Amino acid sequence: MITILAGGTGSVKLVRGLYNVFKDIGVISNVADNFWHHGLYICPDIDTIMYGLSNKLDKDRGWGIKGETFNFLNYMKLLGYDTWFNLGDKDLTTHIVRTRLLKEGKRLSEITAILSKKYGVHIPILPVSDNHYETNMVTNEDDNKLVHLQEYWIKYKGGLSLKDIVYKNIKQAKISWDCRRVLEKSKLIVIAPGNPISSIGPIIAVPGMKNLLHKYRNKIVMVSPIVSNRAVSGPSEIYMRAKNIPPTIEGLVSFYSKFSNNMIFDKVDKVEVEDKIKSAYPQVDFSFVNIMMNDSRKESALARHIVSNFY
Ligand code: FO1
Repeated sequence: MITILAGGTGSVKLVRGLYNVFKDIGVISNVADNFWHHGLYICPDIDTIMYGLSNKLDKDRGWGIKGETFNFLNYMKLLGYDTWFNLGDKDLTTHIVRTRLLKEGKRLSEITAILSKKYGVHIPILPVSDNHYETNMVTNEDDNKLVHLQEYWIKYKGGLSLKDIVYKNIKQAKISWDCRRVLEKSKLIVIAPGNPISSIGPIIAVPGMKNLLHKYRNKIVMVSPIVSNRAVSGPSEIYMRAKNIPPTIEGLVSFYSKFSNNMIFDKVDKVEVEDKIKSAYPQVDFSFVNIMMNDSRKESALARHIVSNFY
């Protein structure tokens, strides 16, 4: 079995590729971008994987359901409610069912399994924790006002000046037993090319996870979200800087070096890694392929490289 640590729109491409070429996979999903909105519990990273594997994802946006309509949102606007988070009519069904099941007392893991089955996804999508904790941006506004990640990026369009990023309530979070079990039994663990601070970071930061990943570091392979010292997509560079991690290949290698003894970078970065970085990390095996997944053929090609070299 291959387990993928995933979160955000960058990760789903590799999850899809690995599912196409290998099938026996499991996904451990970030949950720190979850939030309550209009009385509904929204789990964007879980849903992106679920929609991605059931061929429902809007691939152009990277989130939500393809062919979506926004009647609900238009009526919320009419009644004067917040519409900065684009909840589509079809997508809304997932949030309503999830919230209903939560209120009936089910855990997020159970609910995700129920929803996955209904959407025809037959691999485990495991929330890293059943506890709610969330990525919050510490801003320079109003005495270090905390703003949820979704609000920061979507409502304020990343326009508030950023001081730090914290995972609020993470100390109370516990790694789910299903996650522990799949991490132990997997022959290979892949860290997807997601944002190191807002997608993968919150998975690694759950108490106990660092020790587990360190223990499994020989069977962990990290796929870089950075090519030519630029983030492939999204706000990784801004968030890494806010955490005082240089948004470079070197910064990334240093960030993951305790947890991953195998790292995949793009071919264009071979010279830089071999000349400037490799000698400081003798325990890490670096490999170089095309990691830009701009279509499904490239998703499968990267997945095939991973399976044939590391499994
Ligand atoms: N991202 C946006 O940039 N704007 C949106 O309005 C938006 C709505 C949305 C609705 C459902 C969903 O599952 C995801 C949505 N996303 C939206 C993406 C989401 O904010 C991010 O992909 C993740 O939270 C990053 O981890």
